[in-house]
Formats: sequence, C-alpha cells, structure tokens
Amino acid sequence: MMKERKAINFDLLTSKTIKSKRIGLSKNDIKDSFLENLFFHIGRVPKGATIMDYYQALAYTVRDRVFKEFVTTVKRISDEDLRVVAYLSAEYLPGPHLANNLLSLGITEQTAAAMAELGIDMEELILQEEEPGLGNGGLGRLASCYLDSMATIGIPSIAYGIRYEFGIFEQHIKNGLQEEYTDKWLQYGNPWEVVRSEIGYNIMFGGSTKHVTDSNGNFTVNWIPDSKLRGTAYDTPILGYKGYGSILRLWRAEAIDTFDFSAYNKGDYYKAVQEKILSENITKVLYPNDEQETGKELRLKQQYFFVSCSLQDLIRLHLLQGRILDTLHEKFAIQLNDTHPAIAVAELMRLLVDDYQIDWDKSWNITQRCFGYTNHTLLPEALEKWSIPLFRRVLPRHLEIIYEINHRFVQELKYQHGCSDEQLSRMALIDHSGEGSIRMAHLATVGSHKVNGVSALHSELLKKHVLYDFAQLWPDKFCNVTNGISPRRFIALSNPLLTGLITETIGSGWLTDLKELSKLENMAEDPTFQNKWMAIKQTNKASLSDHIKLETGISVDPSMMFDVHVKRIHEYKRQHLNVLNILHLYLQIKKGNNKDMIPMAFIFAGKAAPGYFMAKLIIKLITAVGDLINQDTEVNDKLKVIFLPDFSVKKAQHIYPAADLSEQISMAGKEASGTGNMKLSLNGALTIGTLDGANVEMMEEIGMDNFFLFGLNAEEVQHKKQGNYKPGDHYVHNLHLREVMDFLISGALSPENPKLFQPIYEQLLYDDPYMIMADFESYLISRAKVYEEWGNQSNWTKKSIINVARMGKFSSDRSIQDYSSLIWKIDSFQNRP
Ligand code: NBG
Repeated sequence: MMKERKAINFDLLTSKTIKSKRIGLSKNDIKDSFLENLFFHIGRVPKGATIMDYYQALAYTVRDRVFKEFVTTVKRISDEDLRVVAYLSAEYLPGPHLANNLLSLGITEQTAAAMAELGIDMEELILQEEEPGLGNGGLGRLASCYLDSMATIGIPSIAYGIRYEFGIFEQHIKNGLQEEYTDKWLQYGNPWEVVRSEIGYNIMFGGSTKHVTDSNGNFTVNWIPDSKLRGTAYDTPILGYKGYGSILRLWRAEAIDTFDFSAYNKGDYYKAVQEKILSENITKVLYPNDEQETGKELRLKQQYFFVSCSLQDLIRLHLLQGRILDTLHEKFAIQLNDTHPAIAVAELMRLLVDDYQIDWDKSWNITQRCFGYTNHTLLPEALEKWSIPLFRRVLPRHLEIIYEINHRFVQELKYQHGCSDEQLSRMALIDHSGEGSIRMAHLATVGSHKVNGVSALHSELLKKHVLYDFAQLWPDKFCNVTNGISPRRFIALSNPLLTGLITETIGSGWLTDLKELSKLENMAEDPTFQNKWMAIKQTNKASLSDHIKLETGISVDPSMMFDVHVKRIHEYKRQHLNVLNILHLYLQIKKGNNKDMIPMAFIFAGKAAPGYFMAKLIIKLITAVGDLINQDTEVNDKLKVIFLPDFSVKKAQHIYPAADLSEQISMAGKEASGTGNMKLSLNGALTIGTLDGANVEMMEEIGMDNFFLFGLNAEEVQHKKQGNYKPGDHYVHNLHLREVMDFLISGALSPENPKLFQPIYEQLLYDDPYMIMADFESYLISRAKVYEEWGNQSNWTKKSIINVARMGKFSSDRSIQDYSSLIWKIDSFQNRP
C-alpha cells in the first residue's frame, strides 16, 4: 500500500502571479529555457548541434509551457469534479505541433526573436517537424480540430487513439503513378509525447469462454484468452488557443513478456522475441483506406486494443476519484468517432458485467448513457461489418455479449413495438446472410443515447436511409452536428497575411468567435480593402507557385486562376469530372476557340487507397493530362495541370490560402460533410459545388450569388438511380461530352498504352455510378459563370470577402458547443463562473 501523499502545492506552476522562469513567456525566458534544453535534455553545445537538435530543444521549451496549462486544467477538473468528454477515434491528423503551440501560447514573436538572437531562423526549425499522419483524411483531421476547440473553449476532455508507428504512407508520383512509401514520422523521436510506462493495460485476444456458477449461485463468465498483450499510454499535451489544456493519449501495443527465456535457452532465438514482434504488430501501421472497409483481422484487433485500453483507463480515472462505477456516465461522455471504436459498447458491458460484477440491466443503462455515436458516411462499402467466424476467433466473449444485446433488442422490438419480421431482420445487430456478420453501426446506435450525422443533409439522409428504422423507433436519439474547422490552424497559421489584414480591420476576437468575421462584410466593396485583399491572395499564389516549381519542376504563373481540387482521391469525389472539363478546355484551345479564355491552373492533390484501382487510375489520368498540356506551347499559357504529391496537413496549409476556386463536386448524397470546402472558403476561395454535405449549409450562409452551384441534388440522384439511367444518352446528346470521351480513349493521353484509360471510359459510358455524365453539362454551365465573374476582378474580390465574412458558422468551436449542449451536456469553462 502506498502511503497517503502529502498535498502538493501546485501554486508555483498554476498561479498567475508567481512567475517561474522555466515557463516564462518573455523572450529572455524562452531563450534561457531553449539553451537549458539544448544542454540538459539533448546534451549538445550549440557548436555541435544539428538543426534537428535545435528543433527538439525548442519543442521541449514549448512543451514545458504547454504542460503548465495542461496541469492547471487537470487540477481544475479534479477540484471541481467536472464531467469530461472522452473522445474515441482510430484516427487523428494533428498536423505539426510547434507553430500551433506557439500560436496558442501567444509567443510566436518573442520566440522568433529569441531564436534570432542566437542566430537561428525559427521558420527553419518549424520546417523540421514531421507531422503525425495518424489518419486518412477528413475524419482524422476533424478529430484534431475538435481537440483544438475543446481545449480552446474549455470543455474538459481526453482523447484516445492509436499510436501507429507508421502513419499514412508517403505518396510519390513516378511516371504519373502513385507509389507508396513507409511514413517515418518517429524516426528522429517525438519531442511532443511523454510515455507513461506505468499506465498500461492488459488486452486479451482469442481463446474461449467458460460459464460458471459459483457456490452462491452467482453466474459469471471467464474469458480464457489465447494471447495477451499490453497497451502503454503515450501522451501528447494539447493546448487550446489562449485557452486550456487537454491530452491526446495514444496506445502502443507491447508484449507482456518481451523475451522468452525458455525458448532462448533451447537455442530458438527467433521464438525468444516472437511474442514481442507479434504484439507490436497491432499498432505498427495505419490502414490506409478511406471510406472502405476491408474486414481484416488486424484491423479488428487494433480497434479492440485501443478501445479496451481507453475504457480501462477511464474506469481507473473514475475509481481514482473515489467514485463508484454506477456513476460512470455522470462523469464521462464517451464519443465514438464513427464505427471504428464501436466495439466499445460490448467492451464496456464486459468490463462492468464480468470484471466488476454489475448486473446486466444496470450495466446496460450505464453504457447507453455514456456513449454518443457520430456517423461519418453513408457509403455502403464503408459501413463496418465483421464476419462472425472472424469475430469469434478474435473476441469470443464479445460475440456472446453482442448476441445477448441483440437478443434483448429483438425481444423489445417484437413485444414492445410490434415490429415485423422484416423490420427485425433489417435492424438486428447480426446479419444472417452468408457466414453471418455483425453490423457495427447498429451496435453503436443501439448502445448510444445519441446518434449524429455531420451535416444537415447527411443527418437527414441517415434518418431516411441507413438508419431509417432506428430513427422511426427513437426519433429523439437522432440529431445533427455540422462539422467545423479550427480557425487557428486553417487561417491564423496557414494564412498569416490574411489573418493580419482581418485583425487589423475588425480586431482579433474573430479567432475565438468566428461569427465576428461578419464585420468584414462592410468592407466588401471598399476599393482600398479589396486591393489589399487581392494583393494578399497574389502573394500567397506566388508562394504556392514557387513551391510547385520546387516539387514538380512546373512553372505556374500566379496571375492565372488557381482552381483547386484537394482531398482523398475517390470516384464519388469526382476528380475525373474535373478532368473531363480540363480536356474540354484543351480541345477548345486546339480548335482555336480560345479568344476570351481565362488562364487557369488546375491544382490537384490527394492520396488514393493503395488497393483502389480506379482511384489510382484517376491520378494517372490527371498526370497524363498534365503532361500533355503543360508541355504544349499552344496551350500552356492558358492551362496548367498540377498534381502535388503527398498531400498532408502541412501541404494543405500551403495550398488553401492560394486558391481562387474550390472544387467541391461530389455526387450529391455521397459526401457526408466535407471540411476542405470550409477551409478553402475561409481562405477566400469561391466554391463550385453540388448540393452535397456541408456545401448545402455553406451556400445557405454565403448566398447563392456567391456560390457556383451545379448538378443533380441528392433526391434527383436517387430518383435517376431507381429509374432507367442511361449514361450513354448524355454521350449521344452532348457534343462536348462526346468529344472529350472520344479523346479519352484516342490514345493521345497514353501513346505507350492506348487502352490505359479504357476502364474509366467504359465505366462512365455504361454504368456511371457517380453520375458524371449526367452532371457534365450543368458543370460546364456553372463554370461559364465562374469565368464571367472572374472577368470582373473587383466583383470577384467582393465575393471572396463575403465568402469569408459569412463563414462564422463553420468554426469547430461552434461544432463543439453543439456537441456539448445536444449530446454531452457539459458546460465549458468559458460558461462557468
Ligand atoms: C468522412 C466524410 C467527410 C467528412 C469527414 C468528417 C469518413 C468515414 N467520413 O465528408 O467522407 O467531412 O468524414 O466528418 O472518413
């Protein structure tokens, strides 16, 4: 037993009046800390130090100050016994930490000055940081924006995830094709994290269960696993903007016994370390799939591993405060970020019922009141299902628990709600077709007290289609929280010039209250302001153009319109629709119809899932079109086509500020929300888009006149699909479409392999699941309006200013406030006395 600890006085650290040099924010304090860290943490003298040493010394200097805020916040949560959000997400994309933490601490300038006094360029240090690519795209980035906002407005939170040793692959483009290389974000160590070796949990897999009734007649289930490993916590402190602290706790898998001496003694050296290798595999690599489920055993193990560690951790934290488990839901609101952590429903039941012997009904009540579930996709291929034989092999006890939840649920449906057999089979957690599978979205829905979609349209479609029966049954369970983005990361950090101009004009309150941007609206027609606005865009474009030259060797004139399409490559996002238009423009120029044509640079970036043939072919198509156009002197002063490799948060921050036009052209009903749409618009790009995801609400806010709308809406898409859609009809009736389609397979794009793009051609002509042929004409008409508006630069700039002024709704701070009031019922520090 540990002796009771004496009360430790935190005042030195947390008081606003007592100053400690170690955490001081003046230039001199920062300089002193930096040198101390360089000497004592890194063990270097300036003469022998590398740039990486400098970066790390600065990172430690900043981390100390971030920890101060974190410790202060934790103390407050504990003193005031506050309810905490536990955010469970298999993915995070925080982006580089250094510059963001400097901004949050408000010490960017004094740090740059401190470094300058030492002859060091701070910008160069910032560039050293490898970003943690622990996510595939929007879902992971959203989780990181939410951490930023929770810490900014002061929602007590802890975020849990997986510490993938290798994050999303590095994308190289060779001969126009995507090649994947291992991401090495940890190769020089990670100064932002602290390993908590003492915070670790045993995780079990496989084996069987034994049902026993003890001498008192109590029924219990023992799970006898066939393997065990340990999850260890790695903590990264998160600091909100001039705000509060939070923590991102990532789990790494390790062997319980790292070395098998008996095997070693028998001379089996390989076997001696085999367990270590097998265990560590669990957190080795991120599955690089976007919106596509592969049903792989390792993936299920990853999900269970991090969920179990996280729930065991929450239980530990809860009991540490001297509470009983009956009140777990009063102290924690656990949010499931998509279905990836949905196994948490069964795991919490197991922990409560098996490990803590709480009866089923009470456990179920606690469980349902703890969880909220956010759905992020309607794509059928992304709705997770696990085959029953696989599930039984990996998690035999959870299968029993899920059967039990299902059994009780089906009974309730039948006897309390009088549901038909058909309804029962649609709603059950188990799908009996084939070898049988578990529907994780149903498990998450049944096990949560709230279910939300991520935009108004998506939440409606969720209720109408994917979770229709559930929404009929429990209408109050369903709600919407439209996604948002962090204005700190996506404008303050990414676009310092525009940030400066806005702050100079309306003050700095908008960074924490984005609605204040509306004050810019008065300035939209002011010629001086417009000129400053345009000059900034021009500078940002020149900077991106330098970057493009460096990365691809292609020169882009910054006076061209920058038409930007950056996001994961996916058929539903329709990068190929964009390409068809580019080919159309190319053919027009070749025919001499180019008198009034506006010079345009089409900029693409994004990764394709390594096993996704069509997406990879689309990348090849973009680069092939680029090769054709960029070298053709007849065309290349009017058109440029760029594919920037290896899209990441860092790269995105460079691209958004330079965009004139934002392509948000998914087939309506497919993009749950989109967040790139918001990031581009916040940086002053106008949007060309369909009525999909959050575009709908953006257009409502921004106004139809300032948004280029086109295409079928979700209902029309649905209608067409149910009818007799013949994409070939569009080919026959639309001359422009026919020309580009014919060109696509003419071989001109790939003389070495004339049939290369045939799969795209045939899919569009005979199947066209994403209605590209149907939307082509409308896209061209909308683009014609773009060109017209661009012709009047003052008018375009006015619209750009209005776009920014009306983006207030799309701050992730607003989203977090919505989650807090609708789902978590947690007050922010800001709203507390
Ligand atoms: C993605 C959607 C996007 C949405 C993000 C964040 C998945 C499963 N879904 O439209 O496709 O913006 O989630 O909500 O990655």
